[in-house]
Amino acid sequence: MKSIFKNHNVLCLLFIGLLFASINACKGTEKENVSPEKIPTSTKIKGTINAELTSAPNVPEPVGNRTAKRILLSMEVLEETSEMMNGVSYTYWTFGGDVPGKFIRTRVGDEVEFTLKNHPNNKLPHNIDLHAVTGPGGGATSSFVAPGHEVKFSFKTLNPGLYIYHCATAPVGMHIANGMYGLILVEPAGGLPPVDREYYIVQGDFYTKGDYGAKGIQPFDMQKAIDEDADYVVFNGKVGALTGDNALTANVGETVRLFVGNGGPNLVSSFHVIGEIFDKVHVEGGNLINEDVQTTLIPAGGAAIVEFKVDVPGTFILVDHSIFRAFNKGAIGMLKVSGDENKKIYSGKIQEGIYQPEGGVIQAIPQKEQATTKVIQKTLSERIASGKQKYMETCFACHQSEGQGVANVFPPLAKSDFLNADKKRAIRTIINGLSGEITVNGNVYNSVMPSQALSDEEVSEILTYVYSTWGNNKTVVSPSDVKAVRNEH
Ligand code: HEC
Ligand SMILES: [Cu+2]
Repeated sequence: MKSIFKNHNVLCLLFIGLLFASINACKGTEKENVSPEKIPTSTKIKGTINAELTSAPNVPEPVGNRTAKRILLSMEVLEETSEMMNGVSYTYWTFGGDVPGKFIRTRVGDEVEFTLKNHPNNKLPHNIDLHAVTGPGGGATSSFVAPGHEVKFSFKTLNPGLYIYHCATAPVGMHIANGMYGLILVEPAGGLPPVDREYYIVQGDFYTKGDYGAKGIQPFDMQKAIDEDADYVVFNGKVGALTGDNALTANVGETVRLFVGNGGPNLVSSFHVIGEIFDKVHVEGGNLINEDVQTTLIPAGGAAIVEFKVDVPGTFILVDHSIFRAFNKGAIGMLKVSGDENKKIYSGKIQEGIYQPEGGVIQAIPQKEQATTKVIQKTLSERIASGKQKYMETCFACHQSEGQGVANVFPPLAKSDFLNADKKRAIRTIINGLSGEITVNGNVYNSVMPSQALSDEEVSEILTYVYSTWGNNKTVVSPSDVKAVRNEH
């Protein structure tokens, strides 16, 4: 029953419960009163425009001289499986279909009316915390949205700079680890100085059951994420997003500006372009400009704007200079510069891919046996194994890996008297969602579980798995059991 989400108070309560800790951590201190020069009179709103949103590595048109405006912006959350590297796929949670999410370009004083849509095929609720927002949760407290719903909130851009945005729905780390981040730029009045090329790059670390390169669809690994033991460290969501045919390009003599963010969730980036020196770095994405920088530190949940002129042709390699991440975990990009050589600046041989012999992107790939999916009748243990995998993709985010739940927020499925008492009710809970007060093992929960968009077979396998483990009563649920419950009304 989707109607449960109409009750805004329930949602807010749920939300506050979920995010209490993380939100406070994100926006620790109150901002000082904004100094008058940060919001000059020229920021009086004149007119309304639709936001131009772009996918990485592209960025929207510069704001230039335009006045502050009302900006209508709509972003859609999509949970989608796509390639992490050749032969390896991953279920990403995204703002707009890609990792990173769409680039948002504003100027100081704009009023952004933000609509966040959660696609009905998605399995989880999401929200957005934009670090450019002055307000509770950076917008997260107003944007929690269940699948098949949309929410609207608005904010005024007070501080120029380059900011990360990310999902802040519990478990926050997992939403970020699955790719829910992007950049929002707030240009100063009059815009940033013009350059010839601008690109959009966000680094992120990923945690998968199989090691780097292990084939097949790789589920998220919570324990590795907690241990900060990344399998992949990549630019723009996957290995090779900025290499080969996907390389960034420029011509000799041009100025290049890179908007670089770090979604994390865990690792700090030592961003470096091999063979270039950054003429200017907007340190941490703010107004402080450093010059002549070799490597700039980009914290998780932070950003930097780097600018340089390309003087000689060649392939310049973008790396996280924590260098094993570059050559062994994917953190490599390329900027291909064409044009005439300038022997005075660089006399030696300039070769493409000069660093590749030391270990190209693909190194010894661990060979792992992959379970092949049977099309024919599965045995009970195969159904349980498949249910476990789906549990880890769908239910795990809330009910946790051992079904232990989260105190006061998500009830346990392990040894759950509520679950074990009634098979039909358990099926109903998954296909219709559940809200209102329930008692599980003597503890009261009053929260909202969103309905899960799963097939009869998937529901039956997940429940059979859950019943088979953690001290539950081994009830077997068949697809026809699920079908019968669906046909109840
Ligand atoms: C977004 C978080 C979330 C997800 C995802 C989720 N649940 Fe729940 N689940 C809840 C909440 C919250 C409740 C308690 C609802 C209430 O208070 O009325 C609940 C209650 C339940 C219950 C009944 C109470 C109990 O502990 O026995 C079962 C069974 C259950 N969920 C199973 C599942 C299964 C199986 C999945 C995956 C297909 C799943 N849930 C996915 C949040 C979630
Ligand atoms: Cu999310």
